[in-house]
Amino acid sequence: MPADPPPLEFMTLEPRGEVAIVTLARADKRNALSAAFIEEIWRLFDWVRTADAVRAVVVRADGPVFCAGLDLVEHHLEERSASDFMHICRRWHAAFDAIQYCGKPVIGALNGAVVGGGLELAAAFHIRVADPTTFFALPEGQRGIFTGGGATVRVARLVGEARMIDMMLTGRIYRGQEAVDVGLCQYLVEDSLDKALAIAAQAATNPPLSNFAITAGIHHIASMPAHDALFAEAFIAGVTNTQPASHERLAAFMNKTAAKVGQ
Ligand code: 1HE
Repeated sequence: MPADPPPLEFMTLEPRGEVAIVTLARADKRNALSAAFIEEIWRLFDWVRTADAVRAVVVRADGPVFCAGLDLVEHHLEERSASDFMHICRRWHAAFDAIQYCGKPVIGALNGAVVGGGLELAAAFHIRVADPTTFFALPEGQRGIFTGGGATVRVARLVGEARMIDMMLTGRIYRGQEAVDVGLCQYLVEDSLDKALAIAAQAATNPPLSNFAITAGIHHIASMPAHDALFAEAFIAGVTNTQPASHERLAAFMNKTAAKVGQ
């Protein structure tokens, strides 16, 4: 039996069937990510990894802003040393890795600003759903700082290095269809929570091992040389495509009791 979820101060957790709804709940500070908030994200998603009852996760936010990134006030007041902040960045990496590699599909229901470290957080989700209020930016350049929560890897992979450099140098904002077109989000809808819940509910019906392979395997493989990637793909397919759940589903296809693609 997995342990109970960890106590939460900056987020809430609501089970909705097999989907866990995680809400960023520091709206008064626009969900700015303090060091303690980052630790809480790590603990929560480490729990999600082992919580068998959770088959998919939706992350949403209270208030008008999804996430304003690094808690700039805390950062300013703490007068951190270079070494202090380097270690803090390593905790951000651990927390967002915990999301990306938790083995369950994590869907972001975005609204308002998704900026700086908020975009780094959203880039760790497997699917991002935007609404008409959502906008994306990397204001690090204008704040005199640099990304430290994984954007050089995750955001650069989503939009490409040239776009990321432009975003950081100029503070360029992406929103609406353009944000979809450049790869910052995959869906643009009126109600991002509604859509994210529908995606999560659908994904939750896949066998857990398949979801683990899809959500973790593809990211791992992306950072491998092609030769090693193909080797890893064969291993993942070997394990996933022979699991009992796939036997049942393939038998249903053969017996014509399974839905056809597109039905
Ligand atoms: C904050 C933060 C924050 C708001 N840290 N407290 N991120 C940024 O550069 C974004 C900074 N924030 C903004 O530009 C705006 O706040 C927003 C566009 C996101 C939202 O504007 P708005 O009008 O809805 O809210 P607000 O009035 O600006 O802020 C409400 C409160 O949230 C206010 O606190 P209050 O005590 O005066 O009420 C703000 O100070 C507080 N707040 N954003 C701390 N970020 C690992 S490296 C990652 C590097 C980065 O993330 S760089 C990007 C940083």
